Amino acid sequence: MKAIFLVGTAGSGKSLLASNIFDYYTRTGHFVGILNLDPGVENLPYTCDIDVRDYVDIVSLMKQYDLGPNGSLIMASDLIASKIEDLQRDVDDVNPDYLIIDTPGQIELFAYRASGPFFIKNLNAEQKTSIFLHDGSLITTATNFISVALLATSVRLRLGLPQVNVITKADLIGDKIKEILGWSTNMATLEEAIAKESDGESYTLSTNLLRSLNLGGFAQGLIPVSNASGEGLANLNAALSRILSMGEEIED
Ligand SMILES: Nc1nc2c(ncn2[C@@H]2O[C@H](COP(=O)(O)OP(=O)(O)OP(=O)(O)O)[C@@H](O)[C@H]2O)c(=O)[nH]1
Ligand SMILES: [Mg+2]
Repeated sequence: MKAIFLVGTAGSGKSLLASNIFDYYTRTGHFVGILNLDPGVENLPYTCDIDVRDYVDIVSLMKQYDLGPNGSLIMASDLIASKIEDLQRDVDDVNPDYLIIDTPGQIELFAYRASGPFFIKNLNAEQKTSIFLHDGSLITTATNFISVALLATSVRLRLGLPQVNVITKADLIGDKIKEILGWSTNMATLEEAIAKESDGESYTLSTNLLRSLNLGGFAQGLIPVSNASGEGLANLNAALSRILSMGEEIED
């Protein structure tokens, strides 16, 4: 089984992309399962095979411990780690070729508290990778692009997984996508764009961050995707195959 974790800022399109990848792989003859790891979600655009909400109930936590919405979400995400055996058993029962894992909307709860990395480390799968969703509607300025790239890099550091970077909502930002792809492949173009938008401390901070990010190979192979039209899914599949089949070659 190969596990694909979807991570990204709140509302970036993780759940919808999970559903699209499910359809794409199913159409191409693979057996796919989806694990919902978001204890707080109410509606999902797919039918999940494995659901953390079967084991962690936000409403009961709120009542039992007299917590507000944020407190109960923090507690719920910490509890995910303690439910790994139940979730692993459910995964083993389904036993898909590909397991898509839809992570909580609050990325900081999943990536920066202990339970997310613990879950990733302990889930039993022959290959694991992550997809980081750069919300297309958030990265239309150079400064925001760098801020989200910094978050993606920081999450990569925390999760310790190979990372495929996608831009979602490509259908909403028109020609801006070309400019963003230009920024991601040419440092000088991005520095020029930063210089136009900012000066003083903001310019110095952005360009210094950019140089460090560049050393880590940030935003390489950024793939534009539209969850609305399906654009980019074939490219995403190719990038995933490159990462996920590499292990097979090593194992054979
Ligand atoms: N036009 C367009 N809308 C999108 C795209 N991806 C997601 N959306 C919309 O963005 C909103 C959030 O999408 P979700 O798939 O729920 O995003 P999410 O990252 O799972 O959200 P949380 O789990 O709440 O953090 C929904 O209204 C989607 O219809 C896209 O590629 N194009
Ligand atoms: Mg979601």
